[in-house]
Amino acid sequence: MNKTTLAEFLTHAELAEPALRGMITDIAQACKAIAVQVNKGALLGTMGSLEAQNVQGETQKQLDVISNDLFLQMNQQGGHYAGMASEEMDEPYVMAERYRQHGRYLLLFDPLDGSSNVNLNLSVGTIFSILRCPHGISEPLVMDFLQPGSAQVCAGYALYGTSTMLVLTTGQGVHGFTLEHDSGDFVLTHASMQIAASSNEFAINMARQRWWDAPVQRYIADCQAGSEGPLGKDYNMRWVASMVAEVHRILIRGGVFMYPVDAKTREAGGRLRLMYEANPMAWLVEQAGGLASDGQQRILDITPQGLHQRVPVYLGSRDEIQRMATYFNA
Ligand code: AFP
Repeated sequence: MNKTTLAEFLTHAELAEPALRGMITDIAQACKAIAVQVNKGALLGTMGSLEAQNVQGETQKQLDVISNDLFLQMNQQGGHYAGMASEEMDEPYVMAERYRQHGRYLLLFDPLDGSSNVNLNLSVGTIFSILRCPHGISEPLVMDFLQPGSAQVCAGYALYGTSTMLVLTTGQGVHGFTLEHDSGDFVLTHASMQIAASSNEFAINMARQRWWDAPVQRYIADCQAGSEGPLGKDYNMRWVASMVAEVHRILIRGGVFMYPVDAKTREAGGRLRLMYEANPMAWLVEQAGGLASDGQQRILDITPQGLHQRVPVYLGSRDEIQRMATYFNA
């Protein structure tokens, strides 16, 4: 097989920002280091939870903190970033001056998405998003990070599953790389991923059904009605409780993923985080021909109000997301 490594791909790619070469290379290294920690599982005795809670009020897993520290340390050394923000930290990370003084970008990330699955040996991942740092800012504040998803210069995730993969976009389509353990290289295995416009597979946490709003109730009821119902086709369902795994499945074989706001999450605005879950995934999905909405508008057009803001998420196959919009506008 004629293989293209990530390094070769980046060398030949037309990148809007030349610095992306170094930034993506550092992210790949950090994800490889996290993969080692995750793959070793119970051997390292790091499968448990800590007493501590993160800003989301979630009990932190040991691997949440280990992954967070690895991602911070391994990405700051390149000197590309003026600031970083993570699901595991209340405030933006204050970097040592020697690393941030020439930084022109901001890195946002969820170091270990789906971490409640990590001791179940189910797929987990790392999600990342890169923004430009506003001009002249060397000590970015929260407000400097609050840019719409349409301002991203790079977005992606690493999936620690049956194989370790890195999937990313810089605005030139979505490309997937598989880690070749022998060489340590990420090799291009999924070039120009495209999401099927039509699909009959949905992912939603059905256990929350009683709290959903009417449009979601109707759409799921119509899916469940199958070929005898108004949609005239049978639907299947999946739920991995790991957004990275759900989005990866949709990039491979289509489908929709939904995490609506509901009666239990209305005050919080939803469950999933805009800046380091919804925005990067929305850009990947759109770059692969799908759609991503909060039920009212394109996720990438949302003006962020907070670093850990939560939003409703509906993303995936174009025809289904457009259909869902008619339920919201009905
Ligand atoms: P954790 O990272 O805390 O495991 O949460 C995972 C997640 O943010 C997202 O990846 C899943 O799609 C969703 O939460 C799972 O939610 P449920 O707990 O409702 O299944």
